[in-house]
Amino acid sequence: MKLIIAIVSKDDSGALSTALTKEDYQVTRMASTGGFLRSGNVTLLIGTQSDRVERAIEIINEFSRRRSEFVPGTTGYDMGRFAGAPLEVQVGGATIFVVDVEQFIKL
Ligand code: 2BA
Repeated sequence: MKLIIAIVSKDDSGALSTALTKEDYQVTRMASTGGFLRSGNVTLLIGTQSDRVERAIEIINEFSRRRSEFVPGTTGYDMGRFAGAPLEVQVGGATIFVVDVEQFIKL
């Protein structure tokens, strides 16, 4: 048995959990915070049989692929902020650890 630990963006985590659950993976979602950006992300714990790890990673990739999005830019101004040119930002992506499970116990 393996434990997949996947750190994903908060925005992707809902659809990703739903997709994993639909394919009969058991998932625990934990709110987490990246040490560098100090912004919220979500850590998923997925315990599964070794032969199902590859499919889980495919689903994670499908729902949290790193991609570019445009967000409205802002321009500073003494009295407030104006909408500026849209900014391209990178969103999504996943950091995945797959570890061996020595024991799996449910009481
Ligand atoms: P990523 O490398 O895609 O990492 C996204 C989040 O995944 C990280 O959030 C952290 O929560 C987790 N993570 C990544 N690698 C990990 C590891 N080896 N062990 C445990 N958790 C891990 P943040 O720490 O907030 O980092 C956000 C993004 O900032 C990173 O994206 C990376 O592009 C950049 N970054 C992180 N540390 C950096 C550093 N020391 N110098 C420059 N850029 C850094």
